[in-house]
Amino acid sequence: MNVFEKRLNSLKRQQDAILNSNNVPIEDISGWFSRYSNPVLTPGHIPLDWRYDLNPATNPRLLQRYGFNAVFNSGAMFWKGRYLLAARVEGYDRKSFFAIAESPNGTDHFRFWERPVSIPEWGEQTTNMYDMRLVEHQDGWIYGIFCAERKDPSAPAGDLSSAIASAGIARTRDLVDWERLPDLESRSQQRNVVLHPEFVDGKYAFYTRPQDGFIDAGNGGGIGWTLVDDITNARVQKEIIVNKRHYHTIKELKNGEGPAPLKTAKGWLHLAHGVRSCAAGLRYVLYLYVTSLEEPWRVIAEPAGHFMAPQDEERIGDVSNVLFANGWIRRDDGTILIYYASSDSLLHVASTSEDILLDYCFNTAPDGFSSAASVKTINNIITRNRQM
Ligand code: M1P
Repeated sequence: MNVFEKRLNSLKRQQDAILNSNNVPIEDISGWFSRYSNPVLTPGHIPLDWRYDLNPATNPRLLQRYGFNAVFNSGAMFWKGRYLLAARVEGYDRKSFFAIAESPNGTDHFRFWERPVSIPEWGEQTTNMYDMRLVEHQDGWIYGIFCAERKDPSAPAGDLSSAIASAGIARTRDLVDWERLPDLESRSQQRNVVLHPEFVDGKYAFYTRPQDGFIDAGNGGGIGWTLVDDITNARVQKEIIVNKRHYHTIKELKNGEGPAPLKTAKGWLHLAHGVRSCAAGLRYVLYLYVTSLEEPWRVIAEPAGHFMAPQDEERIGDVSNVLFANGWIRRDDGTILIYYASSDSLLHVASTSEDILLDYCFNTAPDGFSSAASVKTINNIITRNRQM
């Protein structure tokens, strides 16, 4: 066997082991969810023919021709009986793009479709695109809303880091052919923009995240809400803050909507990320809140603190101490699969249910914004237990 054949056999064996591994749920001590034992998507899931020239005549050493660094923040949907993820795939060249992966059960055996997604350009070329939120809208289209990043044209000479984030909008009927619409026009930079799945007062509704700079939310007060008449020419006119940032909370620095909210009998169920600053840098955790069915911009329940935080190996990666989620799927039986990424590197799944999440949201105390209030919450629990 020559070098090429040996390496090919070994690469295939390694990949088969990854693709065919089974995932097992492990219940969290909170009872709120179960994490699955293995990540659902990793660079090891990327098809070999995306990475290697498989022709022994032109690549006798079977060297890698394009390297993949991370597979993470993924949009998700259950579509035509299939669990689909629109993953953020990042190459060694730092560029992100989207690729659809499919699984028969939503928790393991994910396989990428033949080719990554080609999103057409709009306006000035998008340098980097990432974090797609997939939404099946009431209008019949499947939308992918994502961050479109370009170099800041007003950056002083020599500043090669300043960038502008805006919300890219693309739509499709089959997740293969995409139509790019104009980016969401906004006075501020925007990231983590999400399309609400239903019309509100006959208009498209977006969750926004106004931010002063590319990284800093600055005066952007939190997760916003805006109504748009025409999605083919979407503009933020009036923007209100739905879910505010607050001093000394898990979201004091930044927050952002996760996937599109799920409609339940008790309200719209939202998954979001909150960011705080500490000596170790930024810490990203996941939290939940519920808004009114009639007024999706009005919060009616929000437990204090995080729902999920990075733990063990999840804490380490390209951007450590980060959990981020932009995709979830609800099955007909009420099971909810949360696709969350660890430290901008790997994609995982956790399972829970609509009943558990609503119980959690409505029966966990909200943040009292002080140590004394937290002690009061604990004492209330103790008192109720003593009265049993
Ligand atoms: O690196 C952590 C996350 O940072 C950004 O999120 P936010 O805009 O809320 O800070 C995004 O770039 C996200 O992709 C990334 O996971």
